[in-house]
Amino acid sequence: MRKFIYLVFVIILSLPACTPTVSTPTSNMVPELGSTRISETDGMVQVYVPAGVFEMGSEDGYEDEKPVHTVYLDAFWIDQTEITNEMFQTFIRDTGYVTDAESYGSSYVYLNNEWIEISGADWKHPEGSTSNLENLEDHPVVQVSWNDAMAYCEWAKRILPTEAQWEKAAKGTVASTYPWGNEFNCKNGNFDDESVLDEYVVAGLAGCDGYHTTAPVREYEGGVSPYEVYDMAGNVREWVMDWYDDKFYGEMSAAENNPQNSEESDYKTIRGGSWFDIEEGVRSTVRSYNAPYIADYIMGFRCSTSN
Ligand SMILES: [Ca+2]
Ligand SMILES: [Ca+2]
Ligand SMILES: [Ca+2]
Repeated sequence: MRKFIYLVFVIILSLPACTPTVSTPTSNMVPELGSTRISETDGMVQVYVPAGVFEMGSEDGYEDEKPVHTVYLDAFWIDQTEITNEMFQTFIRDTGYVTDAESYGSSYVYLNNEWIEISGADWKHPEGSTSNLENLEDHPVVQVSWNDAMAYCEWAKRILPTEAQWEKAAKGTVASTYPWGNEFNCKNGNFDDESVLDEYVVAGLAGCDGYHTTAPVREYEGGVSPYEVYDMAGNVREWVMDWYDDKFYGEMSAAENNPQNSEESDYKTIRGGSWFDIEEGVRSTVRSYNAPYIADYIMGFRCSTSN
């Protein structure tokens, strides 16, 4: 699998504004499985994940996915899609926030079979200063660090999901390898189905999912999770709240409630695989990591809320 750590930097440019969607309050209703609501801040649809237990981890994956352990989580809401360029644009317009990559003046792009630090790469220029976001409004924002993701979620009155919340939202209560089941299907998400960046292509046809890099966040209905969350496999990898610890699962008690690794390390956890990843890298239990100030072309995020 392609786990790696790399470094970063950045710049700026400009996009059209978006109009926040009106809220659909559920305050008079008791939320249940299938409930949704819309954020007043960024128009994001959130789906409800009821309280209860699920089986976290995998015995068939990498060492850091073991052991499988039963985890109880309080109810929470999670964004139905990855945060889009249009949403991130609204955040920047509202706050004047400067991303880590913009501060550094460069960021990481995959070219010629390796990650290269490109001057001028940032969220507005995902492939470097000559690229832009034209026709990418509904694609996930990339070139955002964990710090940037946190700033966005706080602005949106939400927070990053914990690693456990993310995995439950991807798997449901019946564990399966992928959000839709145990069999890989190249049409259920945006994976490495290209031979432009490197020669490997996921099982199926080259060009199967239709996108070499990012795809619109509602493109793959067949790939939604049991809670109808999109792109929990593929499109972009997603920052979550927890510090990364490869031993964390083994150190947790068998029936941990609302686990979250708050013990600081060098890396924040990333979940879900991306357009750059192959079959084994987009499994629901795969864990990867990066330093919280790093950004690149394959990492984005979504937010959650506890009530
Ligand atoms: Ca490839
Ligand atoms: Ca693809
Ligand atoms: Ca994703």
